[in-house]
Amino acid sequence: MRKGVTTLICLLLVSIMLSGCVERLTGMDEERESGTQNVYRATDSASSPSEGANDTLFAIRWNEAYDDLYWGYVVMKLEVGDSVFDCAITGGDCFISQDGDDDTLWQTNEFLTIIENDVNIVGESGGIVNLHISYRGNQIAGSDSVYVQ
Ligand SMILES: [Ca+2]
Ligand SMILES: [Ca+2]
Repeated sequence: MRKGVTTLICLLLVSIMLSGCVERLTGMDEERESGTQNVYRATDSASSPSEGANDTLFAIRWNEAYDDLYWGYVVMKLEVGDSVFDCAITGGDCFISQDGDDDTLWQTNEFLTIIENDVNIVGESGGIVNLHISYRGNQIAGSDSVYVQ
């Protein structure tokens, strides 16, 4: 009889633990949904890069845009060779220049320009810049890389 009770308690504990897991999994799903369906496209800018540290590198616009994104949840990193650079609207290694009317949002109709911020990211010989852009921890679909020349 006591064994039966112990088994019952064990089963209860296991099911409580499992439901915790399921909740956690559901939470992850919600997080994924709180990403964005937007798709961006990066294109080389008209100007040529130099050995200087304030070049305009490339532009980003939306191919498909359904929502404005809060910059606070956007992470943009550039990868050149083994080096990784952080871009920010307030200026990190690279500065994200916006042409929209609301600086807190990456707006659906917005045209962005990525500019070196006192860091020489691409030299005069040009090169491939790999892009990693995420929103609320989820990768945003779009160009994997852009050739800056
Ligand atoms: Ca904006
Ligand atoms: Ca440069």
